[in-house]
Amino acid sequence: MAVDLLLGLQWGDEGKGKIVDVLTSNYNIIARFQGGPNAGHTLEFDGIKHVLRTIPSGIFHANSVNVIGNGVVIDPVVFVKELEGLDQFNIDYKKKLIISRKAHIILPTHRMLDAASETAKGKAKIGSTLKGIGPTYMDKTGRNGIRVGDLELADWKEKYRTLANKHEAMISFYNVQIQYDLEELETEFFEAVERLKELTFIDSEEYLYQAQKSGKTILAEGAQGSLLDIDFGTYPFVTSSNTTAAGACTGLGVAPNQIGDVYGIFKAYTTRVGSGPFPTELFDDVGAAMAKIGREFGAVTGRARRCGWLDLVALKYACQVNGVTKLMMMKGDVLSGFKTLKICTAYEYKGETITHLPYNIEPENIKPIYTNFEGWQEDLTKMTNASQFPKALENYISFLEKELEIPITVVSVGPDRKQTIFR
Ligand code: 2SA
Ligand code: MG
Repeated sequence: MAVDLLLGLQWGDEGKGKIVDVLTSNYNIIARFQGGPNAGHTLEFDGIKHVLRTIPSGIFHANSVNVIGNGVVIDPVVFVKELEGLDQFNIDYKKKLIISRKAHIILPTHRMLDAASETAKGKAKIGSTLKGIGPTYMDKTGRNGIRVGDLELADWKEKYRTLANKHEAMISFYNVQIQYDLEELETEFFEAVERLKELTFIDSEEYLYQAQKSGKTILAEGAQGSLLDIDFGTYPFVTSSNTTAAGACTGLGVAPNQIGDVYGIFKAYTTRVGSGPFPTELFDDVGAAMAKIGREFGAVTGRARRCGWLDLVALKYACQVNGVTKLMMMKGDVLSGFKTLKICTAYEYKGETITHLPYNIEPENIKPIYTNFEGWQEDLTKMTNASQFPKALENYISFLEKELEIPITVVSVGPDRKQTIFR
């Protein structure tokens, strides 16, 4: 069986958590392949709202196994808190949640390094979630990291000490004021590691290979979004992993020719949290209305998300890089009541009209060119079938399908599991 992928096509927060949760009944295994506790995947069902960070979004389904792949970075402290949050749901996470030995561990000093780096950058800061993501991936690629499998070795604490000491020296090198009590943080960290060790550690690439061979269905769940990809995103305002389709291969050990459907999720408009260029960003009442109606606040940090019109140029790029086969449009309900909607269909770039994403999309180089669409006034949130969709919404969807040459197979009309319409 092929491995299907589910990815965000914008700057994150497209609604991946909700869709994985909806799709889980079709899959035996849900696997995360990159990122870490910087992710905030929000799920809503039975009147409960739950935010997941490192744990895959299939955890609430009785029959799914959830894998944290080698490409993920895990903070034991955050992870244990996440487990505690699950206690109320009576989930047998020892059985339902397995972790790759090759996944890397976020140390308390990685978080402090993140803070020091961002503080030193001042106004040029990335807008990191400060979860230690960047420094942990730096240690991974620098070949200094501590992996989950190391925690099973007798001497891992010596390796830890050497690395933490180095981090402390690096933090002082930044020459900024970062308040922390390392002893306290370490006590909490070592306790959390012991809890983490109660879970099942595996060689996940082998597990997934055998699962595939025996006919099990697997869905790889992306975190953040394609425009935050370390290679293809708006560098340096990106996260430190490959959020695009290829990241699922390296982050799980799945061969490229084993990838099946690539589900691409996008919002009917655009949001971004953190710094960096955003060509269609709105600074007016319209943007403020999107933020308010769409409840656009970071699921992890609570930060207000910047809002703007749908950027088709960037969306096309993301579809291309990922090889998207099916699209899912989220939050169309939020746009109900807007008289006119705009879609950015080209950029004015250094005096020319272009329809691809150039190297530099800083605001001084780029001006979005818009096509106007009639808005829909109807409330979509109670709709259960695509035949109920207003004409204006159908037009908006058909235009995107035609431009992107990919079908939009799901339209979400609200945060609840049930508010999902298949076309
Ligand atoms: P980091 O934390 O170092 O990886 O941040 C680098 C950039 O990546 C962005 N980023 C995100 N953007 C959207 N959503 C994310 N997850 C949370 C959520 C964010 C939150 O789901 O709401 O709660 O604020 C996420 N994680 C990282 C980040 O803003 C930086 O621009
Ligand atoms: Mg999110």
